[in-house]
Amino acid sequence: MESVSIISEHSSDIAKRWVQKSELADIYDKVMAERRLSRDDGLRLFQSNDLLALGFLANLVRERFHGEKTYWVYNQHINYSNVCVNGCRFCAFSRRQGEEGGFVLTVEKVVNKVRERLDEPIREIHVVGGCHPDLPFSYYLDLVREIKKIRPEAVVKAFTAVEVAHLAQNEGVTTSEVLQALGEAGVEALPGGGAEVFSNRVRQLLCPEKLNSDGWLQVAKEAHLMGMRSNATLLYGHLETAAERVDHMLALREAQDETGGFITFIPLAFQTANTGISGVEPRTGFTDLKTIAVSRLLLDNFAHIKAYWIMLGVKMAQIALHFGADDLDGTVMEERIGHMAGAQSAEALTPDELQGLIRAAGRQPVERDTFFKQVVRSTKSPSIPLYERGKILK
Ligand code: V47
Ligand code: SF4
Repeated sequence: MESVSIISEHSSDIAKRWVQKSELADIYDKVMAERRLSRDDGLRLFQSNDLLALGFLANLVRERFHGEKTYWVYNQHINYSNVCVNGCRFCAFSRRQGEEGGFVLTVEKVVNKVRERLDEPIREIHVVGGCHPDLPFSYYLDLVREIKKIRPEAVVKAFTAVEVAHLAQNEGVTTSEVLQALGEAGVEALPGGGAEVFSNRVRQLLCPEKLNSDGWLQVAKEAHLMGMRSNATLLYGHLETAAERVDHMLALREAQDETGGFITFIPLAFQTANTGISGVEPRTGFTDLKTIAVSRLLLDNFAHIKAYWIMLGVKMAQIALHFGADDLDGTVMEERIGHMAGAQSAEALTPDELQGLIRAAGRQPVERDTFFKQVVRSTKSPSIPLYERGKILK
């Protein structure tokens, strides 16, 4: 064991000297001094092809925050409907109302999906769908209340800012009123979807019907101000430029300075198949790792960066754990958004598989809930987490 640590110390010295001599040396000095990186730094990081230097820098910050700890969550994804009025060109999941392949699950069907897995110690239920033209607001409230009734120990993380704004518009009420009602029904956090990339240029090309970037940020901030936490995403690897990725991250950093309510940042790797832009140049491994690493470096006020294995593929997600990411997301169970767009990953991973991937990357797996509180299970009764008995490790 001793020789391993001597070797890794030695190799980290070599890496440090390498970075100090590289084109990123001044950024290394800033990272070491814990100084905030600028827009120009972000652009230079994306321009650099010194991937190992970039990874070294991002890893410094990742380990400063979390050491070897790498998080995963026992979760279940449920898509209640794919019927959507927005028709985003990058989306293979949605259908217009009446179009073949469109679906809406009844509340009972959703509840059955939850009930089928009651013997598993699930900590988070992630619920999202399209912007349905006329599902009544009572459907959403019933959905959450019924899930919470049969699975009270799980956090319901449901409805993106885009869905919240759509519901407000349909009901003729404010987004705050929608958030309030959802919160009372049992929603504790919002997933980070719908942010796409904040560039008006790209949104005009890909999702002109969708809630705009100011609207998305506004709903997230409103949720935070009423005590609800949320995630933030960036959809990358399509028509956006590196500068638009940087600007997206900086807008999130500014919002986080205001509210502190974002839990985690999730770069979503674009899956091309069956979309309206399936001809775009496919993402490369460099784009994936650079986007993870730059986000870790620019988003100094975000505690967590997620390597979402569904979109990245498990191998790239595992490597990302050394390029700034500290979280793999979770078991997921059933995934449609990425898979309808051709994602080649599995639709579910077991806790053993997730922990095995993390250990094989030389990291320490930590089971978490939505808010990154550690879940500790009793070895005698693995299905009853100590978390439920109030023993939460900070
Ligand atoms: O908003 C749509 C994106 C998002 C494609 O908060 C696509 O913990 C890739 O936000 N290729 C939904 N991405 C997924 C999402 C998410 C996933 C996991 C965890 C969390 C969280 C949030 O998926 C959409 C959109 O940005 N998306 N089409 C596509 N072809
Ligand atoms: Fe609708 Fe969301 Fe798909 Fe856009 S990404 S079409 S809002 S389901």
